[in-house]
Amino acid sequence: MAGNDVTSLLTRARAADIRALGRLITLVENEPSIVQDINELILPLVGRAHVVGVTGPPGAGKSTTVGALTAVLRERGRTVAVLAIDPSSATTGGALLGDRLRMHQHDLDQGVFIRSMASRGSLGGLSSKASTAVRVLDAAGFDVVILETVGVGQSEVDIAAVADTTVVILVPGMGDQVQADKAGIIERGDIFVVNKADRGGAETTRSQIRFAVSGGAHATASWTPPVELTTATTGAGVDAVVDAVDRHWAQLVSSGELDGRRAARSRREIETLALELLHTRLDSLAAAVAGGRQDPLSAARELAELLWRAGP
Ligand SMILES: Nc1nc2c(ncn2[C@@H]2O[C@H](COP(=O)(O)OP(=O)(O)O)[C@@H](O)[C@H]2O)c(=O)[nH]1
Ligand SMILES: [Mg+2]
Repeated sequence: MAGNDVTSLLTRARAADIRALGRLITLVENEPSIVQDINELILPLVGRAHVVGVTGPPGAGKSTTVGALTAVLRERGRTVAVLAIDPSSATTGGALLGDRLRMHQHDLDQGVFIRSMASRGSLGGLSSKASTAVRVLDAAGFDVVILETVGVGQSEVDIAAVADTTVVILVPGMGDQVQADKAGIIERGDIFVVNKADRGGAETTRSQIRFAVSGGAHATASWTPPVELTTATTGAGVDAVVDAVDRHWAQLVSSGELDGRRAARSRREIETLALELLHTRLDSLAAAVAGGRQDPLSAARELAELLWRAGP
């Protein structure tokens, strides 16, 4: 596909053409050769959206909550794009999410875009595909981009590498697990949600999370991660989650931490890409040495020279 076509898809996507946007995301998913073109093209358009990551264990109610959050955000006049990374299959999870959101009649709403990306069979590069897709949704002009991934800790997509605000969804009874595995769960969340509060034990779990959060990395002088109780199936408590998401954004902007976080993310991304490039070169040098076409010292010099020339 030529660059012109991508440009025209992007122009149409920015004019709320949902089908054009869908095609762009499909290209990101299936055509690695033009991902770089897309990334370059959207560069001036990226950075406006509030990217919200929603993560938590399977079955915690992430998709249901995302549907309910979307409804509240729309009521408040915000446009919303959802990218759900489905760990299990291409069909069921996506369809489920679609069904949930359809309950809120979002399918007739131009201010909402929902897409799932299957992780099965596309392990390699899923993380970079997801982050490019999030950038495309940002460039398309959505106010809020929600990225749903399964977690915590077992995720193939590092949500903190993409999201400005991370919402961790847990359920009653998980308090002990949270306290035992602080690094895995507490360190990741800016906002915690105990969903399925219609079941017993939600208040106890909230107290346990609050206790664990007080020493977590995201608890700073200006931000203590709140712990909200929700029943996503009825929408109870979801308004408070949206309030917390908005407060967190305001705090990120006013404290300058938004720029800091985004710079830190870019730094990690560049580092990963640079190491990939280096390893590719190293692989071909290793093959040359093993094949007797080059001696190890000259190969080492070549690699060192590459780094030297690229140096500051
Ligand atoms: N009782 C109860 N069930 C819920 C609640 N939220 C979600 N569920 C149910 O939990 C199941 C898993 O929800 P889903 O949103 O698919 O979870 P995900 O795997 O985290 O995306 C579904 O059957 C939901 O209807 C809730 O607040 N209360
Ligand atoms: Mg889900």
